[in-house]
Amino acid sequence: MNPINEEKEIPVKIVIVGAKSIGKTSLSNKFMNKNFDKEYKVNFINYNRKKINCLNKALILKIWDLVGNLRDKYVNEKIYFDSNICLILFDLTNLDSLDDVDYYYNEIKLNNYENCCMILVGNKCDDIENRKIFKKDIKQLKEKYKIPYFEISCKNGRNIKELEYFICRSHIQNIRYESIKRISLNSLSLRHYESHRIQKKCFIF
Ligand SMILES: Nc1nc2c(ncn2[C@@H]2O[C@H](COP(=O)(O)OP(=O)(O)OP(=O)(O)O)[C@@H](O)[C@H]2O)c(=O)[nH]1
Ligand SMILES: [Mg+2]
Repeated sequence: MNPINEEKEIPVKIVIVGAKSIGKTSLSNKFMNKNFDKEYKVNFINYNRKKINCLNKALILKIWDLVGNLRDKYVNEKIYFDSNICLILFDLTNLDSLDDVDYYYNEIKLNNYENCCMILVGNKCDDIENRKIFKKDIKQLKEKYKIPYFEISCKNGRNIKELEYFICRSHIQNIRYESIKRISLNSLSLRHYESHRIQKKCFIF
């Protein structure tokens, strides 16, 4: 029998925000297990849906991402206001992408802070040669925003499953930032992703 029961599905609205060309659509596609596309294609708005079973609960992930640099308050507010999870993405090879982290953090806080869990995500960690944002910068970001941090690569898949699991688990347990920061890393068992191991250095609380 299919463990995912339509009637009991828990919806999780996930919004991926951040600067232009940093990998928002690539991340959404990665969650959908689509192949990584190295070509850059502009699309204004992207939406994916995915059913997933986690901690014996059936979830339906509704994943939105908007083109970067969209500073349209009307559109942004419509997208954020009922979101459960906001992934604030930046590009580890692009220092300027940090400016947008600040913008989106404040926007989301203003529009939906009480209701959504924000997660900071550094993408393109595969590109070591061009990396511009290092451990000390990440430490400052952690001190500034006080939200969980993941380092990922949409190209080689690093930490994508771990991020997905964290999202599902956070939602199921209805964890807000105040409690997220108290999660012990050891308690994050990847029951549903046994083939993947959590790489502890990628979590900064
Ligand atoms: N090396 C590397 N390149 C990546 C990674 N993720 C995305 N890219 C590349 O970065 C470019 C932009 O990716 P997109 O996913 O379209 O970025 P986006 O943030 O959705 O861009 P906009 O919607 O225009 O704001 C593409 O050429 C991708 O192939 C990654 O993890 N590593
Ligand atoms: Mg895009």
